[in-house]
Amino acid sequence: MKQKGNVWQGSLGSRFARRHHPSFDKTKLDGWRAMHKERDIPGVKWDEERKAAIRHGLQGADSIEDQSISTFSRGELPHFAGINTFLKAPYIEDVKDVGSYDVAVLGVPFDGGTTYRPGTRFGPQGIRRISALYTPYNYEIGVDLREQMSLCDVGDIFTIPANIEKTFDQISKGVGHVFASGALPIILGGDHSIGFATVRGIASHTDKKIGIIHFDRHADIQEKDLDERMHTTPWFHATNIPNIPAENLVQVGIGGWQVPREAVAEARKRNTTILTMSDVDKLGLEKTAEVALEMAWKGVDAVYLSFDIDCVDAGFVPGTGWPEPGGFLPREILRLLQLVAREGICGMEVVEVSPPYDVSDITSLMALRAIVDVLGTIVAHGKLGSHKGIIRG
Ligand SMILES: [Mn+2]
Repeated sequence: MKQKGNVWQGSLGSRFARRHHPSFDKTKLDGWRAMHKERDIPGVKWDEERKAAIRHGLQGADSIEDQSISTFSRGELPHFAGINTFLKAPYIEDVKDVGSYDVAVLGVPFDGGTTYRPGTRFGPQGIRRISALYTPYNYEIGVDLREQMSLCDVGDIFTIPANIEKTFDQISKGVGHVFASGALPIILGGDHSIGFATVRGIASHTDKKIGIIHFDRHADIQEKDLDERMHTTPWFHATNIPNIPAENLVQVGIGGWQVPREAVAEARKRNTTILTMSDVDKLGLEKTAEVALEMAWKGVDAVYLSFDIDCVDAGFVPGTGWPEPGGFLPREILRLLQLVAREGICGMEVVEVSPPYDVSDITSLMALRAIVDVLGTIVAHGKLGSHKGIIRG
């Protein structure tokens, strides 16, 4: 490009006239606000972690100038080192201790409900592995998860590969245990069949009603598939639970060529709310979130978030069981997740991540991002622990 006055002449002949904005107020930028908000976040836990690293991992070698660096990696750094729990959170060996944390991540490595591409039994491993990439701080949301909440990784449910009903019982017992402890359960799937068992686990420890916000390309509400309960069937069985009303099931992003007619008939019969991608386009993200929240929260006391990674356009999430083009762009879904998480949740699952089909961990990264964005939003909006009021005493 070459400049003529203040008009830039591009190589293809395009003209870009740069206008001046002398009165532009940069203090109105989100970037400016975020830059200054960081000042208010404490660094106490970070200091504690570095001191513990020296205590447990030995002071670094004599040539290391930074006195906070240990010989053995303990804690967040370096990101490529260490035993890989979710976000390097403490691994809780005795699950009876889980209630001393605000949030507990647990894996459900199960793909026995898969009807096409398998591999989601490796989903928890994939998400944990790429989670090593992240710091606990988000600039735009303005939160540091390490400072502003306590997080643990309680490991995986002992699933039974050849038996979906026994696996469901294990999941419900495990998720119920975490929920009843007071820790917010964040579930790493697994295929979507687990959605019935996760919701049942929570529902069995509350007398209150729960709505569900469900992001997916698929409706997942038929009774059976291939003669069994599969990853296409969780909401049929979940909404049979008395305190899980089907009218409070809001399904966002549904569409394409993989929505079985049986599921559509069931959604119609049970009066769920379905917002397609074209509904989202017409309403816009803000209004879509408002509508979803209104329908999900109507007459209930808590909302569960079920996030199927395949709601994102297939081009961004190759590592999934039933990829479908035409879904959300990453930026759209992250915005939507943040908008709906502002009112708090009683649990979240991220399902259908299949690392064997993934490329460069991109699908696992998207799943991770969905989780940390939701957690960051919950913290930023003062909703951490908001689910505790519905736990049966
Ligand atoms: Mn799906």
